[in-house]
Amino acid sequence: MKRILTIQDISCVGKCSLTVALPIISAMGVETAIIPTAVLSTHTMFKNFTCKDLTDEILPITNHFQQEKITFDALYSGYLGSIEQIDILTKVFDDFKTSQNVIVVDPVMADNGKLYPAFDKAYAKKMAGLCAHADIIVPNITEASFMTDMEYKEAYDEDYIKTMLRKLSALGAKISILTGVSFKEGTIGAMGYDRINDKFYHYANEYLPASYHGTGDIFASSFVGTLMNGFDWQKALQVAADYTAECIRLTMTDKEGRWYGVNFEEAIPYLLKLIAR
Ligand code: PXL
Repeated sequence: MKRILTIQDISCVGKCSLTVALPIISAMGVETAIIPTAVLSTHTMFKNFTCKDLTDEILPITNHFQQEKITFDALYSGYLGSIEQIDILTKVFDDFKTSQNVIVVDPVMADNGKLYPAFDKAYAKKMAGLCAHADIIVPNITEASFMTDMEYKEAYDEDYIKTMLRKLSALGAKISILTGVSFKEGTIGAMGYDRINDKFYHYANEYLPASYHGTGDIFASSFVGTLMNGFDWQKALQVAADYTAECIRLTMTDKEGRWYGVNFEEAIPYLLKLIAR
């Protein structure tokens, strides 16, 4: 069985970060080790939340893993709490990188043209540095605009996205994937770029007129799970896009739907069908 390590916060209620990554990747038949970087009562889109920072725990935990000679087929980072945590993750990635494994960074920090409340431009620059240590990065367009110093646009063409992907690749990762990309009204998807083979890949679904929190985490988690099931990055992008769309679809029609996150749980059987051999 493949084993991955995912490093991000636990928001106790909120359906994001570890409470999404752990169930999704485990359900895909992959052992999912975690390092919680902070414990929050809820994610930061709630009005008030508690937060206990766990920065001091990260290196003691990874040192223990090293003593036990525990290795990982993938390392996947998401929402982090501070510049100091990004520095620590750079070291963790270097310590656990092998010629066989894959490092996936989701530079969670912004959406809809704006940084999340906890972050500033210095944080975005630092996150661009962490992306240099990744094999694959999966930002949304807002996050990419902060890391590449490109203007954030809501209306754009294929040239804008391709330029952004080339600039993202210049940060260092082999594969860069932009989420939330739409070239045609009524559609939405993702576009990836393989720097080594100079190849673009675009995949889109029907646009669903709703926007929910945590969809980026759902995309990244199902992407990592699909890679760990032996599929290539294009197939993983496609599965992640289809699963994310299905979660949104279910949430829109769910009379008991909760505003703070999507119904990813009841779409897990659908996800498993997408990766069935
Ligand atoms: O879904 C990303 C995310 C993860 N964790 C926390 C967040 C957010 C987005 O706002 O606040 C704590």
